[in-house]
Amino acid sequence: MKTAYLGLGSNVGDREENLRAAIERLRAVVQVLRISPVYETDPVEFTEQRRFLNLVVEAETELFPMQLLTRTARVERELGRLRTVAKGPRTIDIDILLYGKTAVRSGRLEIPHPRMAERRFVLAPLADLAPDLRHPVNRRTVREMLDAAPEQMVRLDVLATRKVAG
Ligand code: PH2
Ligand code: MG
Ligand code: MG
Repeated sequence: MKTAYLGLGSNVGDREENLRAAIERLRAVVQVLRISPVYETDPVEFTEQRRFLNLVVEAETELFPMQLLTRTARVERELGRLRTVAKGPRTIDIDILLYGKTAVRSGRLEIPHPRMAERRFVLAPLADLAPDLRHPVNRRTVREMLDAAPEQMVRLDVLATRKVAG
């Protein structure tokens, strides 16, 4: 059994509903332990798009990383995600951030997520769940990475948190 952290994001349609529906489906894939608060975040990398709602799910699973990826990709498809613009608008994005202390590198999958250390939209909700968790490759804690991450607007969204988790 491994503890995995999944990063979820939505910036198309009813964002709270997309997150809620994704978590509901993830419960059939993994054992969901905890859900972070929801953050509203400025888009990074491809910035000409709507703000995101982001959160992190802590889960336990017996699935191997590639199996987990196949199942999370299926949830993305079921919720109507279309891949048009790279890093562009998405109904739902589910990224595997961490999988135990394991590092994975293949064509389709890299764990820890290769850009998580620079992304406040990942690190802020992750720090709410596991501030002292150590990145297995760079050896820094989540809080250390958050403190050093580049500027990005991330704002706790109490209303969205209530809609998604409540
Ligand atoms: N996801 C991206 C690219 N940019 N920006 C924010 N704020 N939140 C995201 O989830 C996000 C992003 C690629 O997956
Ligand atoms: Mg992503
Ligand atoms: Mg993704």
